[in-house]
Amino acid sequence: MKRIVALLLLAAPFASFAQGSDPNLGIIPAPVSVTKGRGEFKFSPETMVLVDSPDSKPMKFFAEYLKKTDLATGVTDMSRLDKKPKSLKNTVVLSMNFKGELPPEGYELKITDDHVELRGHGAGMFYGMQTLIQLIHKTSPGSATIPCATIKDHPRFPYRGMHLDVSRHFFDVAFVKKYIDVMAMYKLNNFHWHLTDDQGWRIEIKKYPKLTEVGSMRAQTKVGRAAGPTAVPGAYDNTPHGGFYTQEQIREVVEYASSKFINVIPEIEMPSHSLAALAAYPEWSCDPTKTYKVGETWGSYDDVFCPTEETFKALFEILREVIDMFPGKYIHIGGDECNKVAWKKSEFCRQLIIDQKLKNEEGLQSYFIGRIEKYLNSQGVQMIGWDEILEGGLAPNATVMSWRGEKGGIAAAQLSHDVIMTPGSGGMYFDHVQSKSPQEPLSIGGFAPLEKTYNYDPIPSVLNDQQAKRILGVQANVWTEYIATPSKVEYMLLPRMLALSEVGWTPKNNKDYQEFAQQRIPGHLSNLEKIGYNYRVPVPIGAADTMISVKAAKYTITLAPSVAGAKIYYTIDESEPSENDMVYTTPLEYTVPSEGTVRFKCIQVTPAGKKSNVSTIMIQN
Ligand code: TNX
Repeated sequence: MKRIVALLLLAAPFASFAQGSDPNLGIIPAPVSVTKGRGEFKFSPETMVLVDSPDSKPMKFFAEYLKKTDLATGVTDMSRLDKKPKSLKNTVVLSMNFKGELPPEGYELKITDDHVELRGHGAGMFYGMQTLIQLIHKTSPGSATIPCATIKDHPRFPYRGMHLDVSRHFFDVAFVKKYIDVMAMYKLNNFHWHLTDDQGWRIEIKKYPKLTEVGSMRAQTKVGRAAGPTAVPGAYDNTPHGGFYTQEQIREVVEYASSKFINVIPEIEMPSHSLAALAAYPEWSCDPTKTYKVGETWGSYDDVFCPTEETFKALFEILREVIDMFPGKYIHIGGDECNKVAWKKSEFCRQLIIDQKLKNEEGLQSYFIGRIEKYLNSQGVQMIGWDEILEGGLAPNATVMSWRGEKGGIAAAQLSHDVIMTPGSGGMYFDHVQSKSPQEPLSIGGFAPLEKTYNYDPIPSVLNDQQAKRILGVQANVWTEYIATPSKVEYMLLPRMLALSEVGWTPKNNKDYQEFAQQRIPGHLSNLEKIGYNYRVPVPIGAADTMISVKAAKYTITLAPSVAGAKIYYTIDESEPSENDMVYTTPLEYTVPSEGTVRFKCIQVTPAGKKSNVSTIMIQN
């Protein structure tokens, strides 16, 4: 109850959550330091944008950005000016060649009413540009303002990742690029591309064409929930689903991501989650006499790669082609959820355990991953695996992605291994539902509301300083069993990815959920809507995801839109609110007779017509 009152008091009236009142000027992720100045810089078609490295990735990006605006006509190469400008008045200076050090990926941005100056190297310059773009407020055609301020900024963690599962449902190159675009806007720098799984193999391998000819298509998909009270036993959709990326398309995505300072990490799952590969090449299984088909249901399967020399040879050849497509230093090999049923049944595996002096099948998993790591390292690549790769002994140089809580990450850091935190329990599973409202779309289970994601801290308190340095950063995952369309991916991604962005970038002490949700989020959601992203419309500020209940004889309801420009509609007659109902504009006071109840129900409708779930405030006396 106390919390609810506090929330209502915090809910600011309309005007004051303009970005001006936010100490971070509305910037997401909140920077390391923001010193507000007085006044603003006026950006007009006469403004000159001066750059010192026009051929660099950031400058090309900014030139492209300007083309889409009616502001400055383009960028000007400073070295080509006949003489140095006497004054910098009405210029935006973007410089990468300067003396002095900045922290990795850091930048400094100084905005006065006279001119704007941004300094940073490589990624730092690019991130400074993202901040600058967020600060440009369009006022009228051909003009915009930027609030005066000095910003010094750099990330808390070097690894800030988003994952996308394209196996359970396939998403085309155009959508993958759109996903990369929004990651870059929020200073994320690693795209973990989950390319293979039981239900589909999505990357062309020249040496093994059947991987995509056979493995990229499933005949049908089991509909509805696989388990639980709403399971639909035995129902299938009778519709083939599939698709894959050619090597050329993969290279195109990698290059596109790199132009936005995003490294792409491919994941090729082994030894488990490999049914699609076995459907194409049953000889890599422990029982080649069986027929395998690409997975048609969710969950994990017993059939996995068999650790024979033939399988290793094929996997090395596959990985070699993968390495050629992905210039980054990491390859993810999965390693999760191998239940070892097929290995236990296999005569070959039993003998291998004896020959290799392994303890059991866990030892075999460790042997498997160890050989793969040795190969990858010999090719100059670092291996990442899910935390199951700790079982039976961790491969010597592996980086661990901790998903089953933080346990695996903690153990790996204590063993001096690098770690990426992505615990489902920490709100990092964006396939989990965002609220308890019955109006949420079908999802896999698990609960990850925005606040939970926002408040996650990737450094577990049990680690000492030395071990904490092993936490490279954080990632959130979008598994797509129950996400079949791009618009649903965006619904699950946004706004939680904005919370992730502050988890990975913002110094812990600068984080503040109320400030984030009430002062920063509204402007960002309306912008994302304008540029064509779907997102989950939160309930209004001051309302709760499902219901707030209060006991009072007199009570004032104070709300504010959580998407800039949205309207709040309400009813008090117990009907479901719609655009035909009353519009909330000012705090509403209700008196409730003894034994009486007021049921205030509201929805929020955004400028583009997207709706929030219904939220109820029940006042009982
Ligand atoms: C577990 S996270 C899996 C995935 C599922 C996911 C669903 C991980 C390494 N394995 O195969 O898609 O849960 O939340």
